[in-house]
Amino acid sequence: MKKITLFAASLLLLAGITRAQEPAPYPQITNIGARSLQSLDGTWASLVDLYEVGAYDYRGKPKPIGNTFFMDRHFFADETKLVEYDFDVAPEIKVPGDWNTQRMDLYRYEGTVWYRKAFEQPRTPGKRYFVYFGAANYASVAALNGKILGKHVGGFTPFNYEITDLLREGANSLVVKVDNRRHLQDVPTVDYDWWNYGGITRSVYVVETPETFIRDYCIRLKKVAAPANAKAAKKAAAELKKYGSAIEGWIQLDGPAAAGKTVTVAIPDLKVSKQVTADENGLAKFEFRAKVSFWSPEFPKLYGVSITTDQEELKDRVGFRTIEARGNELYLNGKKIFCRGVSVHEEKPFNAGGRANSKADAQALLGWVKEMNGNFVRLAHYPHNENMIRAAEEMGIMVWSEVPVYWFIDWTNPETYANAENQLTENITRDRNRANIIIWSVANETPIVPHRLEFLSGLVDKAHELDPTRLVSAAMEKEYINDNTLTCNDPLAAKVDLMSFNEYVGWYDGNVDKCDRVNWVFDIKKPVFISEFGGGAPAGRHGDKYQRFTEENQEYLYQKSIGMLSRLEGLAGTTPWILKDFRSPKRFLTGVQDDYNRKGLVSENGEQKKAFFVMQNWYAQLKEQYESK
Ligand code: GCB
Repeated sequence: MKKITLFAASLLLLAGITRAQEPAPYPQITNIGARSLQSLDGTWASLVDLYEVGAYDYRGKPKPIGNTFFMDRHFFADETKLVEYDFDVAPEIKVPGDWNTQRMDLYRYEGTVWYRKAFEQPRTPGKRYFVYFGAANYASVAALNGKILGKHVGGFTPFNYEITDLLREGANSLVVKVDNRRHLQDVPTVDYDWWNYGGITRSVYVVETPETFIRDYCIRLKKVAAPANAKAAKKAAAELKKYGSAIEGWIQLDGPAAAGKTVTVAIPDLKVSKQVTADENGLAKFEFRAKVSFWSPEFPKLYGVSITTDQEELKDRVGFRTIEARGNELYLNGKKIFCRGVSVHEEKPFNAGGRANSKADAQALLGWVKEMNGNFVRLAHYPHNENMIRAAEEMGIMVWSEVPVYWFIDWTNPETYANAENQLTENITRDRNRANIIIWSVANETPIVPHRLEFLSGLVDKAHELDPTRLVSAAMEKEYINDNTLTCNDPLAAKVDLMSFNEYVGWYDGNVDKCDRVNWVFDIKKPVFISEFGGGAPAGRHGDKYQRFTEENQEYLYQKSIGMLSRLEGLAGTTPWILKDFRSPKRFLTGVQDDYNRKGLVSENGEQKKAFFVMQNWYAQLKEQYESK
């Protein structure tokens, strides 16, 4: 994979002209909620630009910046000038939010929408300022006061630009061109089973920091190798008892005074306060021992952490836990677990969806997971908003976090690889301090074709390199050995930490009774994780248990699936597809689907279907079985 990455880097250098116009974002500022912020959420002005008039001329060439919408000119300020747009009188649009469910004329729109926010930001000497976007789908170019800040690609991860030298006294104009068109070489590519919600879908902030500030940090339980023999094990146990667990981490300072600066990491509850000095790159590493209570679904303990320099104090709440795969079993904090999960899309819980973003949305979605006796969510098929991860962490719900390498991808395109790796990196960077994330997933249902293994192996290696403390996996696919025997025979299985795959016996594969006939065998001994199974039914549509798209059929399918899965050796978790009905343009059946994938256990308006209670019962049994041990 190295080769491809190097090649990608040289391509980017060669493409210097476009890069110079549209720089990459500034390195990500993490733990955004704890910063000094001005929210730019609320009403923005919007221009729907189907033909790219705001950026290209009538020969298809990029306009000089002075002629683009980035300049935020005003026709009504001087009507002697020809200016054919004016954000001041343009329709309003809400941020955060997708445009599709805000304006029915944009329901199926794929193209460019220009966003403009006018704001004031008092400047304090000696401070730096950044504009931070939680996410914009899919590609966005931002400009402040007519100067391009940069371009970001990928619809589900945060990015930020420094604006210190561009801020004005009085009104500032922030213009963002957001384009959600799909392309073959993108991540995801042109075909996927969810709605292509466009827009600035997550919160936007102006962040104020000291001149030299804490940009990023990592704090976690140190991964310790298993003791080599009984004597070493005894010694390790004695040390653990006496001094507690080893905790390690680092702090990345950013700014002119970063090198040599003193940083203090304190966890008052543990009576820990550790001073460290940053190296010449502003990186301060630390390690200490402390007697911690581990984070787990039953006891989601989080410790208040403060990181301080002479210029700032940054606070977080952090949990500590271990996660390991041993043979075909999964262990959290040394205890065997079963992931009682469900897959979830990032859609609002009630009132027919649209992109979710708020803490209340997260709590409602995760509330159903708890009600189902769940302890796990697979956040499909892309990084969800930070509220979702943090709410899950507080509620004791473990997380599978994924990047949208979905179905087919342009496997040989180095820019596609660089894009996928960048989305993975941005995701891990944002969430590496969240104890509840136990699995990074690099792909979903990708076909076994040439070059795909090289591409995905590169991502698996990258995830392990960025984070050696978590498991890395992908949702793979099943395969038949004979009529009644199934396996997962994906070469990627040797590379990832779990034998995880999507199953669908009884829905896409035969009718429900087939679940009684089939058995599963695996060559490789890894924890088996059923990342999807299930079938569809609109809430309130009733009929015979063999009649498709009825609640009875869905219920029966869940009952039979559970019977089948319970016979499966090494089963360590399931995330049925899916918690809630979600919008997809691939679902055409009028009167039944109506633009919704109906495999939800809950409808798009929050009604629980019969199958919900089948899962609830099974998970109650598994909970009893595992938690009473
Ligand atoms: C799958 C995909 C998921 C789809 C689901 C379905 O295998 O991973 O994104 O929505 O099937 O409902 O067909």
